[in-house]
Amino acid sequence: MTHRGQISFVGPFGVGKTTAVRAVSDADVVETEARSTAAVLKTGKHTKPSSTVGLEYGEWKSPSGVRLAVVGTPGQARFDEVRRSVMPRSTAVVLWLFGHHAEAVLDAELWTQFILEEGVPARKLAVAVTRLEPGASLEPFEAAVRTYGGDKVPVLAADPRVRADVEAVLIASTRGGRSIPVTAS
Ligand SMILES: Nc1nc2c(ncn2[C@@H]2O[C@H](COP(=O)(O)OP(=O)(O)OP(=O)(O)O)[C@@H](O)[C@H]2O)c(=O)[nH]1
Ligand SMILES: [Mg+2]
Repeated sequence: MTHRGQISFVGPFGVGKTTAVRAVSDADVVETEARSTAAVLKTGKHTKPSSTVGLEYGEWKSPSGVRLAVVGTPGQARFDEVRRSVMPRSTAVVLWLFGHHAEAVLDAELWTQFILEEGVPARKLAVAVTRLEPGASLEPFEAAVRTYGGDKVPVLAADPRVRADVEAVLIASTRGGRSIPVTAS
């Protein structure tokens, strides 16, 4: 299958990147999950039975009919190199973030800084905030993203388990499809 580009999902451990790849993928997802030790170390119990250790690949057909690979990356800190290798090859990058915990906004700043410093242009980035409390504002997240130069970066609330939410994020990340290459690669 030839894809016209790929959209990669990055963000903290356990936020829902793999869940989002599965929710949106039209084809079987090729997975590289392994039993999680990070969850045990962090909390003393398993919060999540497995964690991504390599990449996982799904496939999504955009509303204009173009097939794109959707690539989930590992969230654990020790996989920085995997993220670095994937981002420059991406048509778009989606940063998935937790919306509800104490360090949520700091996380938004640190991850945005990491992605933009790696050379991903702001025009290729979108931010998806999960688990927002009812009535909670996206403004602190938008402000955090702006701080690091991403003033045109779309910031959306999204549940990675809900296909329509993930599709909205993908569409925003490709600027309504405008950044999808027009020739097959
Ligand atoms: N309640 C609730 N659960 C969610 C939400 N979003 C994701 N989850 C759950 O959180 C878990 C996320 O797990 P994964 O999809 O494996 O996370 P990941 O980002 O791929 O994790 P790593 O690859 O280990 O970095 C899944 O069990 C989801 O069902 C949400 O908005 N609300
Ligand atoms: Mg994963």
